[in-house]
Amino acid sequence: MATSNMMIPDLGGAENVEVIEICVAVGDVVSEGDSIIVVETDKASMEIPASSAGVIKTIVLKEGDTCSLGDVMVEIETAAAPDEARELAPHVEIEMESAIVEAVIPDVMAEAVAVESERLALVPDLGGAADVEVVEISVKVGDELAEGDSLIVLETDKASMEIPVTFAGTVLEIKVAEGAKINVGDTIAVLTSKASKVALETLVSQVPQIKETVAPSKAPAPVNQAHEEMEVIIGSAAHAGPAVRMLARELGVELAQVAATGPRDRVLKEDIEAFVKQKLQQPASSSSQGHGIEQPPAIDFSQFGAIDRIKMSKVQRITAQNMTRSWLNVPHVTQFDHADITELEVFRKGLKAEAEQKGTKVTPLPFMLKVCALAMRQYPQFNVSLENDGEHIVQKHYINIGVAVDTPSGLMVPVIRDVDNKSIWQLSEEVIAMGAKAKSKKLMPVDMQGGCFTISSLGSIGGTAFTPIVNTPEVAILGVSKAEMQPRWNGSEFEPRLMMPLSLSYDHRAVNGADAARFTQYLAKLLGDIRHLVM
Ligand code: CAO
Repeated sequence: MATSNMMIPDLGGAENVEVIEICVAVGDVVSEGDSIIVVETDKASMEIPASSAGVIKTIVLKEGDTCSLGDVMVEIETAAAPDEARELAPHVEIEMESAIVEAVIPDVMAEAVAVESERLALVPDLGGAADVEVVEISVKVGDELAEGDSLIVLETDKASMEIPVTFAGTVLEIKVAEGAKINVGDTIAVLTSKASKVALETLVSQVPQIKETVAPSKAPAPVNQAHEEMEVIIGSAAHAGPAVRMLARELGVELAQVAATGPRDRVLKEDIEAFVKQKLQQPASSSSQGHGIEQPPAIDFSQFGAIDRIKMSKVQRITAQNMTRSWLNVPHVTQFDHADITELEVFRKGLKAEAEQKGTKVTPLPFMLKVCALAMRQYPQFNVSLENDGEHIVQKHYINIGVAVDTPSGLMVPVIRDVDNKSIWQLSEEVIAMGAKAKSKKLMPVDMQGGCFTISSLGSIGGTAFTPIVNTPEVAILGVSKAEMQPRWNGSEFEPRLMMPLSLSYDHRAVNGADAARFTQYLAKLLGDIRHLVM
């Protein structure tokens, strides 16, 4: 074996060109012509190929370095003297000229099977993390590992991760210790590789056939096949030509994510196009999956017991879409408060007879509508919508409030218009009418459009508080829970008071926390003494 420096060739006169990519890792077996690095001048990017076959021992340059003719790129170990064939065996380069194949393969392969083939298990791409601490060594020398077995455990400030071995083999030597800091490309362990051995054995068995079929200049098919089997896949270095790399950069595509269909796993222009097309075809609007977030795995629940699979109603599907879109787009905060509605309830109950006369019923909800309308006048930042350009806010001067209604077909939100201009009687009638329409599926699309704010009242059911989801493009929603008697300190003693829990969720891009606290305090003030409603 001989170690030599592989240098930067003549770059057409260009000097101090930037290294934009290192295509190999230490331990990689490269053939003559394989890309070692990619450099970029102000005119083009170009791959610098290996001038000979061998095993990468050291990488001298790194991304961001500048280099010129004669600079050392890598140190490479190459096969040299025939008596060093034993050493060459583990790293034998299959895709070599046929003459070499004929001359070397029989002996080398025989040796390769006799001496076990060694492979290095390297640290893969750690998502950009550097100097990551080894917190556990999961193997010991002599362990027989299957592909995917954990070698070591690393810990970053965000997570701990197991690093699996990418091929089966027996651990010969462990190159890292607990507490060590490691980086992509570092050697974790040296293993004997069963896969390589099998491949080599296969290859040896094919030697006579290879000898017969070898063409004057190219290695035959069985050789390539064996090469595939024994290829050491290290890291995620993708192989691609400069034009393809440039296209990938322009489109923001990470080459490592693209399925390569070119010869020797090279990424082609068509592969990039197919990748982009596939990404574009992914249902961006799709409702319940969002923003590239991976969906939970599909599970066959029937394996655990009896199930029914029921199609969601259209309302349920649309609600799911709207909720997901809002949840993923809106930075939500929920402000909690209580309103003392003791006096309001006395007043409301006193309206019972009059309400019956009018053929209606007054619940706390019309009062909630009214106080919210007044609060939206007082704090107009709650009556806005954000434009998608991220630069404009639409301030509304009308006050329409949606009321969430639970129906057998799903949640519906009819909108009560011009709430600020309507009396409690009018609002009561409209809430009852809209609720009935919703439950009998008589709501028209126009009945559910144009809302500025939403109230979701669970007061008739129970609960102490909840975090409603903003009904975009509105910027706030008030959740109302069940009013209950609570002991309140009046300055000298505890008094039983009827307290209504308020949960105001808001879009923090449009509303700040202090205003949200003022808004709910204002609601509590109006509800606590409804004489304020006429002020
Ligand atoms: N605290 C205590 N009691 C409350 C209350 C509260 N916050 N809100 C309502 N109640 C009481 C009412 O006063 C009424 O009792 P009385 O008959 O003794 O006065 C009882 O609960 C039932 O009220 P209601 O549900 O008939 O009327 P509403 O005005 O509160 O609600 C509507 C109207 C359309 C929202 C309703 O028909 C409905 O669908 N309610 C179900 C709750 C719901 O679906 N909410 C949407 C949640 S989705 O996120």
